[in-house]
Amino acid sequence: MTTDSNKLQEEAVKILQDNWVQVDEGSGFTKPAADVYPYQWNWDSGFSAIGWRHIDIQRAMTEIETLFSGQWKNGFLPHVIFHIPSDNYFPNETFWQVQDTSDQAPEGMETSGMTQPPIHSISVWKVFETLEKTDSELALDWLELMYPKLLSLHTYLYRQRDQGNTGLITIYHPWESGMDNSPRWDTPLKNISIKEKALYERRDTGFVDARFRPSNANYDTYVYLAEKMREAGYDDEKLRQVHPFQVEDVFFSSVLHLANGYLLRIADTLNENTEEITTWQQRFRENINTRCQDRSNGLFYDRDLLSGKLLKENTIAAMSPLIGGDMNEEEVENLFDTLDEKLFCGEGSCRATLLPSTSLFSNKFTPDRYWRGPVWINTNWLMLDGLENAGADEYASGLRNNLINLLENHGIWEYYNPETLEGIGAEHFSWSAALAVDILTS
Ligand code: 9WN
Repeated sequence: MTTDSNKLQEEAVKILQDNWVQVDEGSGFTKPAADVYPYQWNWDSGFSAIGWRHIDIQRAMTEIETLFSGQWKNGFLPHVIFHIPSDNYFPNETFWQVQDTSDQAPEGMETSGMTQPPIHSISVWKVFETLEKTDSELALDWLELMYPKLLSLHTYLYRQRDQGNTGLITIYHPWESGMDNSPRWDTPLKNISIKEKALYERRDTGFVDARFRPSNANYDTYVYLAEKMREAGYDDEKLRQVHPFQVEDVFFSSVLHLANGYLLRIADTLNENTEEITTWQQRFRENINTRCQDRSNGLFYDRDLLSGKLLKENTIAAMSPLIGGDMNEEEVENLFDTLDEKLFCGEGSCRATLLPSTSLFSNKFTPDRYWRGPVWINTNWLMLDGLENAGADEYASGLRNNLINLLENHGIWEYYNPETLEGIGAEHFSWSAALAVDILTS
């Protein structure tokens, strides 16, 4: 490692240690950032575990186990688990009221009532691989402990959220996508008329400059939609009939497809039956192109299930199949060529730079506002993983170097302005730290 890499590694480890919250003797988690995000978030924890495995394998295992202690009886994995009280964030457990609202909520646990991209089979497999090097028996025991929980999560998503049996997953709220205020949601959100505006106080803007966060108008709709989910008892059948936001999410579905590949490896290792997992993979492969791809430019889009229309916004999600991990090198090449044609980052520049959350050529592009332009480490890391799985080594190594350069030269932040590369949002952000450790160590 170079001196810069050593410095980055040290800083990243310190951030993870500082953000660790010990709940009780056997449980704990990494909060995403010190003040603004005090609880355990779903996909954040999956990423944190991927970093922890290189530093303290026990913590990596505890992180995932603690997250799954909030899993619902039907397999649903909430986007936030409230292990400890805090006044720093809205909405918290008093808003969600899951214990009074759903008979599927886990006994005695306070959680939210929506989910996030299901990256956890990836995390579990990677933690297993690291643990196996020092204690293969314990590693197998742990895989056995986690497998039914992961299977139950994937089964829930295909049973309850795959409305058309296409392998494409429906989300009921922009927060479920993990990319809250992305232009991807502008059109469906515009069609929602808020009947009665809730009285609430934002807490996030007390810690992060309001310029970088979603607007107040966006927030009103987020809160309204979350209230609607609560009113429907977080019940998928009911939501399907009445909910005003229902979108087939191409990125979420591709993450699940990537995760299926890892779940398959886990099942194989444990000599479990893999038939169902391969059926899910097949379903996705059969439908991703016909249902999501825009033939005119080769990009992939979400579909608004209420209008039936594709949501043609050029964001990082438009390249989601790259993270699915089963495109061959020629298909990867084609997608990158399409991007080069001034659709995304500008001619030629996609190979040399990192992918911003929204295309620099979109009229929605805003370099410093949350998911409307900034570069995020986790989405680029997922691309990297997908490209490596596809054997697209040239692209993968370019992306890997660019990630390391960004982190070494601009610090560990929640996101980065793609024009200036300045770090913005929350400082000392956990998943950026964890994935820095992973990239430096793997
Ligand atoms: C809402 C915690 C989370 C991430 C999301 C990111 C942001 C929350 C918020 O922070 O969302 O869940 O308050 O904006 O968009 O991806 O998991 O880091």
